[in-house]
Amino acid sequence: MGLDLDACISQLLQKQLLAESLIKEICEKTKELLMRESNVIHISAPVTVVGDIHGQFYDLIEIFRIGGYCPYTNYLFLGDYVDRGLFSIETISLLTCLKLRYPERVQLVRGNHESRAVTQTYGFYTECVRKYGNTNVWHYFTDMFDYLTLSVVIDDKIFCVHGGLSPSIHSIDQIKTLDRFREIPHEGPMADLVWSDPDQDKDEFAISPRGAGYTFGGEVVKKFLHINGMSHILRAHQLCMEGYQVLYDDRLSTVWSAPNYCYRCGNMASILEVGVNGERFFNVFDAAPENDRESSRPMASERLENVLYFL
Ligand SMILES: [Mn+2]
Repeated sequence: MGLDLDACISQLLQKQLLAESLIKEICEKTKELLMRESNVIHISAPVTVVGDIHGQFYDLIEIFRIGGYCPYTNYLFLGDYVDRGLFSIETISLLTCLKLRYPERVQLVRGNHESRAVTQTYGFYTECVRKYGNTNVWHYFTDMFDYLTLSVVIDDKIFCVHGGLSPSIHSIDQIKTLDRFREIPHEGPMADLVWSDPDQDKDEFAISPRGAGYTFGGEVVKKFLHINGMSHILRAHQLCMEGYQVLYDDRLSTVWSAPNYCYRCGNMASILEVGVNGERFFNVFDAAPENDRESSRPMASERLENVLYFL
């Protein structure tokens, strides 16, 4: 029997978990698919770009309601699918099925949470044990995470990554030569791409308060865009109360797609629609009403400080 991805997708859209054996098969097939993809995937607009989701499954469904369903809308997801929210498994299961079903229309970039180390601390590992009774599903997904791409370029003009730039990467071609098929290292260019943040108060690279990656300023962005002949950097990774943020004279933007983050931050979220002429439109939305019906456990306040650092 072949794998019936449409059946899997419709089961997941009803928020029903897939069997462990199915997850295993889906992750194996997805690894084979991702293995053939470059560290830098070139795509064309129109595409709708989605930032951090963090297991907020009801809000992911809201994104499809607002932005359109696959494959009628092309999607680029910028990482941090798991941890923090209550439904990391449902979220990553659905996104993986969609990638496998529509490989040219769905792109999944790796975030700093798509890692064994981080998911053992921030919820995904625990959720797998709680919902499946063992760690198998966590192993299948985290093994698959090692194959996710690191970046996407839209129409040779917009560079997309989860976190940001790296002091050891000057040109896009350097990204293409990285060996990405591994756990995210603690330091080096691959870590920087998933961990770094812009800092409006600086011009150059500086030590990041996150303890991984760097902060980078407007001069770094200008230089990177110039060297690579591009006009914009698009990234996720940082909570934006309005759902998005545009910096450095419109050279960089952050898209954040988890409304009312951790069911308590009170923030808006957005998805970014990139049109065929490069025009960008942030479609802003609030938390889906279904979140309230679920017994969403608020986080203990002593953990919130960590939350704000490890977005
Ligand atoms: Mn992140």
